[in-house]
Amino acid sequence: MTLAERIKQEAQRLGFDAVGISRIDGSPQPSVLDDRPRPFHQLLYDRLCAWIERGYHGAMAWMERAPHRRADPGSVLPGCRSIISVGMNYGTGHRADESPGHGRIARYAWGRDYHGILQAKLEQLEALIRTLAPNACTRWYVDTGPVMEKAWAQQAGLGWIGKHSNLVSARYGSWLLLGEVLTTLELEPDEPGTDLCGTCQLCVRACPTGAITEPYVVDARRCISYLTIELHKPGDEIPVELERTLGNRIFGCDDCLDACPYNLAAQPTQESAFQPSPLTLAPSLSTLETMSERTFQDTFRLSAIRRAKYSGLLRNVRIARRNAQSPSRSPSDRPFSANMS
Ligand code: B12
Ligand code: SF4
Ligand code: SF4
Repeated sequence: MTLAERIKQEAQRLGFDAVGISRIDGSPQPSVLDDRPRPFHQLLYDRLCAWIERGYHGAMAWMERAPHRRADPGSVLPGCRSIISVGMNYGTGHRADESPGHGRIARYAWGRDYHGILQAKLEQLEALIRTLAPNACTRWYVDTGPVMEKAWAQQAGLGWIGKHSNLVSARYGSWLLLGEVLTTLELEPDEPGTDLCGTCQLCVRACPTGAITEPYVVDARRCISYLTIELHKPGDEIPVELERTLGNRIFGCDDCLDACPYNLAAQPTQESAFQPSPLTLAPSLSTLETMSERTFQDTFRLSAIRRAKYSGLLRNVRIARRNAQSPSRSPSDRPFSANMS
């Protein structure tokens, strides 16, 4: 068994549903932006800069910082030669209870915070690599560092980048959360994933705010996930003209992911920590609206929902209540039409 095979076997034993390896090399690759082939990390840099120049990152100032570092794993881990990308299936097969009076929480936040779940497994994987190759340097991330995780997961064969810009897996559909270990080891790479979107545009059409401005590109400033989670600093307001598009969504949004036909064959997760609680499956707006900050901290201690902060979640709940009271604020009233170019 090669070192790469041994590492992938261990990743599966630890409970990762998908694992693959990509190599950092400087060979030129065709570009989707123009006809100048260049190394993959250079392509990522150009895409990232184009995205930032359009202002699509909104108030996420950390996305602007050192784009060359975010695009090039070699500047995050000097001497980085390979990336071991991992994915965990969080699809549970449950449906949210959207009867009147309930808000909606994005699926990735139904169970325990995925950062902790993946972190524990990534640390174990890193420990195994250290045993097998004591001289290797490694560094893991799960949404926690300057690494473009979707692109590397696609290069490692975990799936392809769908037109909603997330990684889609033929086996798990839209429901993979990603992490990775960067390493100085030269590991045998897997084949990159092939784009199977074809002429489908379902996710682009499903977006209630037109945030998918063109296939594969999301303007975060219009994305309900950004509005309900990332806009949480004092003074951050959800633009009034976008409020009604939130409908009953109080944390994140799954509309573009839900629309994907590759979910039809997706298998439910084996990980009990991703299972929803009654609160996350059917969050009562009136209960949440009267929740104290102390109760918020206690209730969401182990949940990704903490990221919205108390004031952000309550603001979202108030908007959802107003939307429920006024039919003209229903999400089907789409003020934006997606650009289908
Ligand atoms: C910033 C961020 C956000 C922002 C911006 C989203 C975005 N699309 O960039 C906001 C807050 C909106 C967000 C929302 C969500 N996020 Co988020 N987010 C991130 C984060 C931290 C960075 C992503 C990034 O680098 N964006 C910058 C842009 C430049 O990159 P990009 O999307 O890859 O876009 C480029 C490509 O599409 C490429 N491109 C253009 N044309 C073409 C053509 C082809 C053929 C190809 C291949 C590429 C390509 O160029 C684009 C730039 O123009 C990552 C974690 C990480 N460190 O990677 C998680 C991450 C992407 N998020 C994740 C999740 C789960 C979500 C949500 C589903 C959560 C929810 N349910 O509410 C939504 C999905 C919204 C959506 N449709 O994207 C997961 C995605 C898992 C997966 N299977 O892909 C990640 C990887 C976190 C994780 N560790 O699992 N997120
Ligand atoms: S998460 Fe929602 S708002 Fe954001 S791009 Fe997808 S459908 Fe649009
Ligand atoms: S909904 Fe269609 S276009 Fe969007 S990711 Fe899925 S297959 Fe691709």
